[in-house]
Amino acid sequence: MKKKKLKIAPSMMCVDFLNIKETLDIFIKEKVDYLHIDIMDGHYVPNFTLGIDFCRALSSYTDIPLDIHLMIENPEQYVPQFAQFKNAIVSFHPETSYHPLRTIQLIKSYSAKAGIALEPSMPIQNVEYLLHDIDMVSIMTVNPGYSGQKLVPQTIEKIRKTSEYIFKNGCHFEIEVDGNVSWENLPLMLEAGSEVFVAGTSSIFEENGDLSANIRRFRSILT
Ligand code: S6P
Ligand code: MG
Repeated sequence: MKKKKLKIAPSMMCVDFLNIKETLDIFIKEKVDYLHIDIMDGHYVPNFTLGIDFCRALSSYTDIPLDIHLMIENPEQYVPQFAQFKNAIVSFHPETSYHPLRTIQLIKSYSAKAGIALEPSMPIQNVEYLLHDIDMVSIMTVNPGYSGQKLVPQTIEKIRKTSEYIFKNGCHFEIEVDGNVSWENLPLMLEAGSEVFVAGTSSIFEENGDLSANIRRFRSILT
């Protein structure tokens, strides 16, 4: 099987907002692959985080692809705003949309890539008939809504099943893992078949850590 590029996607809700420019310069220098941006609406998840203006600011500063994770109800309503950014990958949770395939098609009509995000209890089988139409499956390994949570262990098996599905069915989507991608959990997630790793407070943004050194440490585990 062709070896895929393993990618690091820092979680932008974990950055120090008072030092955002310096942080972006580090991401550019260290050549991170995606910027993972969590969008929450206080309904689908009990929290609020980042929004359209934040994406616009990032997009005006760097060409690093925006990995936009919608944790909102009625995602189709906001696709035009989020899918307009250059190099965007827009993912949504299938249970938030009456017609997930239509939402995928809408995202792609803006020339963005489309992804499906699965909260921990959502089986991969539920989206089987979407898997040939998408560019990414984002497997959440914590409940959606917050950074700094603990791994839901059964999600590792879901990564493995998804990876086997790609192998058996010749699909082309990337498998992303999102949630508690810690120094300890990263090798398990890698072994199970993840290809894109959302890096948050349990790795590169750990307290009192050096961001550049941590990104290099993260990469050295991936290679
Ligand atoms: C959670 C969100 C995630 C977090 C990420 C934080 O709702 O989708 O993207 O930002 O999991 O990482 P960590 O290492 O703090 O769990
Ligand atoms: Mg996320």
